[in-house]
Amino acid sequence: MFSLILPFVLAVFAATSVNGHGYVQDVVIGSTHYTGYLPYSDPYYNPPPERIIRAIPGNGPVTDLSLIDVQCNGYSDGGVVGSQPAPLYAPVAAGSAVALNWTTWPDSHVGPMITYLAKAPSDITKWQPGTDAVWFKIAESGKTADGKWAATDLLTATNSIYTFTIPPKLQPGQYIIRHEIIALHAAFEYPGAQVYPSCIQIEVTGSGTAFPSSGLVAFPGAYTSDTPGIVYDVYTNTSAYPIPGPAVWTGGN
Ligand SMILES: *[C@@H]1O[C@H](CO)[C@@H](O)[C@H](O)[C@H]1NC(C)=O
Ligand SMILES: *[C@@H]1O[C@H](CO)[C@@H](O)[C@H](O)[C@H]1NC(C)=O
Ligand SMILES: [Cu+2]
Repeated sequence: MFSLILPFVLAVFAATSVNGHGYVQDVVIGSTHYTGYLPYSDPYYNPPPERIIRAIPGNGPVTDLSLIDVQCNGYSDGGVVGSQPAPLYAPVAAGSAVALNWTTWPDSHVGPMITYLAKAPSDITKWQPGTDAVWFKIAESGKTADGKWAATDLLTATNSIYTFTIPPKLQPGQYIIRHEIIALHAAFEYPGAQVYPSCIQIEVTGSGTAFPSSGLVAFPGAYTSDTPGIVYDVYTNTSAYPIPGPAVWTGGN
C-alpha cells in the first residue's frame, strides 16, 4: 500500500503557485503508457512509484550549463542528484516511435527541442554517466523558416506530444534518452537560456549494428556560453536559429 503524507498536500499548493515551466509527464511506446517522474507527488509516497524517467526536483530549468544538473535535471547540491538512476526501463524495438507528453508548455518559453542517446556500459538502473562523453544527438527541431518554434508552436499544435524515432539500425542495448527543451525567452545574454532536460531509460531491441564511431559529447560540456544557439535574442533576431550541440547522427537510419 502507498502511504500519502502531509507534505504531498503542501507540495500541491506549492506546485500550483509556481509559474509554468514543465517536464515530460508521460511516455508512450507502441500501446504502452509509462507515467513520467512526477516531482510534485512521487517523492511523497512511501514507497515511491517506480518510473522509467530519472528523478527531477521540479518543473524549473537549469541555467548554469557547467553543472551536472544540465544532464538530467536535479540539484547538484541537494538530495536529488542529476542523473540519479530510475528503477525501471522500457523495452523499445529499434525503429519504433517514442511519444513524449509534456506538461502544458508556456507560450513565452520558445526554443528548440533536442534528443540525445547514451548507451549504458552496464546496468542502466545503476549507471550515472557523470562527465563522460557518451551522448549523441538523434533528433532536433528548432525554428522553421516562417518563424515557428519547436516549443511552443509545434508542441502545442500536437497537443504537447513530441514524437521521435529510435534509429532503426541502432545496436541493441540499454540507453538513456536525454530529451530537452531549451527555452530562449531570456537567452539574449548568458546565463539566460533555460534547459529542461528529461532522462528516460530504455532497452533497445533488434539486430542492428550501427553506433556512432566518434563525436560523442558530455553533459555538462556540450553547451557553454559560446555554443551557437545558447545566446540568441528571440525578440529581435529574424535569422535562422542554430540548434546547439553536435550534428544529428544519421548512421542508424
Ligand atoms: C498527457 O498526459 C496527461 C496526464 O497524464 C493526460 O491527461 C493527457 O491526456 C495526455 N495527453 C495525450 C495527448 O495523451
Ligand atoms: C542572430 O543569431 C545568429 C545566430 O546565433 C547570430 O550569428 C547573429 O549575430 C544574430 N544577429 C543579431 C543581429 O544579433
Ligand atoms: Cu519558466
